Amino acid sequence: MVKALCAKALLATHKNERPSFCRVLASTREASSRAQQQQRFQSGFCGGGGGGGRDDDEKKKSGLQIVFYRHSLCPYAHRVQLCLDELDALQKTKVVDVDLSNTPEWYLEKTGGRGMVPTMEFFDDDSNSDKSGELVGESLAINQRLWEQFEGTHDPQTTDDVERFTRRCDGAFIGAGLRAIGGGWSFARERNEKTLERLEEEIWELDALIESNNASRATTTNACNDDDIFLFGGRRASLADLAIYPFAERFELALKFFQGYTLGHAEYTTKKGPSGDHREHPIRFQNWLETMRRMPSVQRARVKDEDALLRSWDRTMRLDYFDYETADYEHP
Ligand SMILES: N[C@@H](CCC(=O)N[C@@H](CS)C(=O)NCC(=O)O)C(=O)O
Repeated sequence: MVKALCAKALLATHKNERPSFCRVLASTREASSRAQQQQRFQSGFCGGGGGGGRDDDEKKKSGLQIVFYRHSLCPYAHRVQLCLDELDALQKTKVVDVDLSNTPEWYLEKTGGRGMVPTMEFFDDDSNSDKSGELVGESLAINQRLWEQFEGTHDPQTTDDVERFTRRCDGAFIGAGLRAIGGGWSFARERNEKTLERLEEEIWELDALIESNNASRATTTNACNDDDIFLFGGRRASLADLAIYPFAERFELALKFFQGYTLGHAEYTTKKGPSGDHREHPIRFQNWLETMRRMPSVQRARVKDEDALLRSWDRTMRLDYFDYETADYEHP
């Protein structure tokens, strides 16, 4: 079953600098009722609706504490998948793949009509409770909650700065990347120099951020295993790294495939370093990409059949085409 999700609604969303895959709603009535419910849902935690009864029963039997609703091609769900894996929480999580090409009724009910992934359902320790769990939508909110739950603390690197940065990135790096691959979540085969230049500017910003947060590290050559480089320094990926990488991975693949452009190789811009030195390429950003690619959680979350994904992209020319030729329910 295949279906492209989005178009008009996507473009509208994109203009508001909040990239998101949004289904074109079937009718205005449905749209307004979904919008009201969505507002309620997005305002934070809310009790789960009905639906998903079978999942709840399974959860009770197995004593699961978390249920992760996702689609294997969704970059926002990818963020959550990485976070769960990094926190060693995947094995304690029930993963439910939601068919976004034909959103099931029970899922719409459960999410108060919102119907989007990712959603995380958190249950109390009392696994005999008949109630549904607390539902959290929005990938960034889910990841923060997961970090608190599994680390028992805020991400030490999730200072206000990291949080602000990550949210800004949705509009900046991610927005620039979406425009460079084609705009409005579609792909273009022709390069648009202006949008690539803009993306490079964002990458130089990331490069500078990495440099300032890794001041004591050697970052002039390719990072090797014991020299991992993260956006906010430290020895492990922060929530910011996990939020941005799923998009970087998609941009890299799409730009190479459709436009023969290598993400992280500045073709249209150069920068001067703090001491006035000429910088040809954002080497720190390249090292960050390398670091992320090496992470076992990133490798485990990679699409299983990249060629099939590229064939699907080539045919549909859309990044938000949730097709089940490449998304596999059993082993997504
Ligand atoms: N801002 C949301 C965006 C989530 C999102 O756009 N999810 C898409 C899939 S990648 C979706 O569920 N689309 C289905 C729909 O709109 O009905 C987040 O960060 O979690």
